[in-house]
Amino acid sequence: MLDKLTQKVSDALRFVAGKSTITEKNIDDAVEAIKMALLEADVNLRVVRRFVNSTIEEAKGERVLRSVDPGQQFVKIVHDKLASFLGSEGEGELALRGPDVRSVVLMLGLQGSGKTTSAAKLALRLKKAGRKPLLAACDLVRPGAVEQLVILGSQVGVPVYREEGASDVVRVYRGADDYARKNMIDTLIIDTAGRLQLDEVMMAELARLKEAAKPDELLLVADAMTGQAAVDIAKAFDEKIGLTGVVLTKFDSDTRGGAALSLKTITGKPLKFVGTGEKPEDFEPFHPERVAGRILGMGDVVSLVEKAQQVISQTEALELQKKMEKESFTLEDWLGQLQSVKKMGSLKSMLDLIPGMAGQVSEEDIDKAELKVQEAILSSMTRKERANHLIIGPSRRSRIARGSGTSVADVARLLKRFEKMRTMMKKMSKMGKNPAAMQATGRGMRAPF
Ligand SMILES: Nc1nc2c(ncn2[C@@H]2O[C@H](COP(=O)(O)OP(=O)(O)O)[C@@H](O)[C@H]2O)c(=O)[nH]1
Ligand SMILES: [Mg+2]
Repeated sequence: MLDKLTQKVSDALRFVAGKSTITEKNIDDAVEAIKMALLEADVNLRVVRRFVNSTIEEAKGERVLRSVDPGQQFVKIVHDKLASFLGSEGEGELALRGPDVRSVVLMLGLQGSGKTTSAAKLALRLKKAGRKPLLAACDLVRPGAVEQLVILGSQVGVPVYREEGASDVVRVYRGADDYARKNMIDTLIIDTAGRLQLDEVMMAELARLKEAAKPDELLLVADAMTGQAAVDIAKAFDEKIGLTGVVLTKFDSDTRGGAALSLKTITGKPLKFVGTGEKPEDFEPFHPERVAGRILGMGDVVSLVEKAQQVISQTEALELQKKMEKESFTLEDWLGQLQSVKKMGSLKSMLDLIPGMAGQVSEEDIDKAELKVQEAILSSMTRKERANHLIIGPSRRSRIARGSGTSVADVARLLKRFEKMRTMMKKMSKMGKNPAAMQATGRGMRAPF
């Protein structure tokens, strides 16, 4: 996936990565090579121009040329720019309502883009998150479309609403809505008919469905392999129907990757999910940072980014220590830490940066699966909750548990642990100033993570 783009961008970065001094000319050369790579990957020209200009502007700023390690700093800028062009973290989440009010998701897109498959994948995902979805078969055009959805529905264990011999999508929607009401369904996912090209009849039908169903999410399903065409399609659907987000399918294929980079910038619509294969599980929430990482390549280039991040993390670690002392460490800080750990690939290296923690934790002390659970729970909280854990009462706890696919007990455990962690951090940061006390009690202490 994204192989060619990755190769070209890594090659371009080799001009500057690892150099201890770089000049404006080096930057120009690297950026020119990245520009060619993006154009070849079928990224929209306007997007390429914007990307190039903002990267050059930032890279030529004092921060890079005068920094200790300008090569790494430059790679980091390219990485962060790629990520910001791909979207911002968190905007890919679905805007579904609480389970007591039914949510409606409308899947739309051209024929063959992957609507039906993605509808089932999404249903499976929501089911795993504790919701109760229903699939509605509103593709009444493509022969066999209803059957296909029924089969996929049974594969993922989600009911499918269909009407034999139906010819009006709004009627089928109303039937599905009625069924949903009677069966405690909290999310209705509507599969619709596409066409080979943009088509007036299709748009009119979707407009009627939208009018009737008032969807919370209107997800365009677009085929990553179509490159820039996906952007034009998204624009057209957005103008005619209005979109809330995009599902980019066939991201597993050897795509040129251009669609991912252009979609957000041109349409302003966030990428919410990517399809990464034909199986129901091959479906991931879209993470700009992760995809930026993939584009940059997994090898040595990424390790350079990580090193640059490490330099930045040292400053963060100092701030963290101040927070520990003042007991103003919040759940938000914790989440931030987990995320930087992920970026750096190692919790130990992060902990080693914190005075008093260095050498206290070995890699085996860290339970990776547990970190994932913690991140899921923390991400399901609102910013306000993370800023002040004291407001998280029973009803918030059960919402967070549902959102993160965990249990109320898991959430409670995390909160308890957090309180312990704060107390311990305060103690440790005091001890950090008194090495003898640290020696006496530090060894054998479990990391708060
Ligand atoms: N490799 C791969 N194939 C996919 C993906 N999503 C859908 N497909 C395949 O694309 C074809 C068309 O999908 P379908 O859901 O029927 O498209 P629809 O016409 O928009 O409903 C099917 O063969 C799917 O298995 C994906 O993310 N990766
Ligand atoms: Mg279909």
